[in-house]
Amino acid sequence: VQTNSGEPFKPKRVMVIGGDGYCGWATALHLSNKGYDVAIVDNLVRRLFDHQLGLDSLTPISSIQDRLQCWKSLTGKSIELYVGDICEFEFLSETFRSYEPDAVVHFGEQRSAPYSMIDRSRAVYTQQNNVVGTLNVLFAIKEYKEDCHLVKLGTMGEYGTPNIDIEEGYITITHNGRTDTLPYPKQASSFYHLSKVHDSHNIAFTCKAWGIRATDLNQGVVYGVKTDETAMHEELCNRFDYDAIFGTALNRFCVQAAVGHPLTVYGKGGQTRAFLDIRDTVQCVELAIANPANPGEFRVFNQFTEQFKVSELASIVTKAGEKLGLDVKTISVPNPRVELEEHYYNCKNTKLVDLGLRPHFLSDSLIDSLLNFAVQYKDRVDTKQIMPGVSWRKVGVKTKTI
Ligand code: NAD
Ligand code: USQ
Repeated sequence: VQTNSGEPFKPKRVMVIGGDGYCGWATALHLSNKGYDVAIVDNLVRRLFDHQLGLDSLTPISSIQDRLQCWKSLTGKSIELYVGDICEFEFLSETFRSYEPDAVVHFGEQRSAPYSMIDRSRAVYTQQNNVVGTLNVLFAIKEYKEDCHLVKLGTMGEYGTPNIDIEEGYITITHNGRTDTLPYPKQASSFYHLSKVHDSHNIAFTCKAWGIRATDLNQGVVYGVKTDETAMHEELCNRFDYDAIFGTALNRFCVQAAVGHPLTVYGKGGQTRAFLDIRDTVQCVELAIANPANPGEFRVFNQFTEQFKVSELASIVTKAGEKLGLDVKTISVPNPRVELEEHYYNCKNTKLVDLGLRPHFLSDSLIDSLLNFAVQYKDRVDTKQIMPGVSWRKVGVKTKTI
């Protein structure tokens, strides 16, 4: 891979947008540990959502400043911090001019599907924040650092659940005797997931029009908490969401088992999704950065390691809970979402493996350690936050406080 001027492209300086969040924090530390210069850009809005909605991470999390101070004193490595909103172009331009990144990893979006379905104002916020933020990043790259590689977090949910195999970004179709390779059809099922589809279209267009180099990482549902770096000190501990708005399936089930709450399988539980361990999130992003897309290339990787039905995850957690002496029950909760509860699902995920991904598959030992982790913090759990309260069908225009 070469720069636009023909030099070999060796990324060194990485800007991690959303670096105070769940995936971003783990990734920022991992890249710093691997020798990259890292800057975190974050407006800390995720911490504000918790205050506004009365939620909290299972784990106590330190302020971003304390986190970075702790990292520096443990490893001697500095991570720069820019606190601000990427939707404000003036702020983003300043950070670009000051930091001059070779790669931008963009995690900085409102990422909860239920949050985007609370009411009109949260739907609009989600799409504005995500689509405008990404557009600003694209303009900043064009204006200030055209060789910079955009590594953008997308989602497997962009594809929905079609009755055919899901390819990595593109599908070759023969229609009326002519053949073309086209973007894989998108059928997202929340205003959040749709924001990622809109982002993908904007990125693809700017790769063509301006020669931007970009990788869209269509990530599955992430589980787990510890990575080599966040486990180094309690002040580096990552957030762990278990509530019905930000908590994701397997992480929620582990916390539910730990506090004796029945596992909340929505509807029939036959919904199949793609999953990965957070230790693989950091590995995949590192691989994408180390092997950049070419100028003008819009590369799409499906970033997950395994597929599970929600009901399978519930049985895995039930079995693991029994070993620890927990009495784990499952209930079927009327599905608050509009989604198929039984369907075909088969997604390709070879591109990251070809680049060298060595997956951490979901194992008994990981489930045991996640369950033990949840038990360790169980006194912090607010069980009122477990049952879902946001309905896809009842989303309205009035601002809900929840
Ligand atoms: P998170 O909410 O924990 O972190 C997102 C971070 O971005 C937060 O720290 C937030 O303050 C920041 N942010 C949001 N809007 C911003 C803005 N306008 N300017 C600056 N900072 C902003 O989310 P996460 O779980 O770490 O997810 C990170 C990314 O990965 C998201 O784009 C998400 O869609 C994607 N993803 C997450 C999962 C998952 O299971 N967690 C799965 C697939 C894809
Ligand atoms: N589900 C349950 N019970 C629960 C929680 C979820 O049955 O208690 C079901 C949901 O109905 C859904 C599936 O589990 O069918 C996944 O839900 P989730 O909340 O774990 O994940 P999702 O809303 O899809 O969103 C998460 C992240 C998002 C990311 C996405 C990847 O919050 O940022 O984009 O995973 S993916 O699902 O591949 O699109």
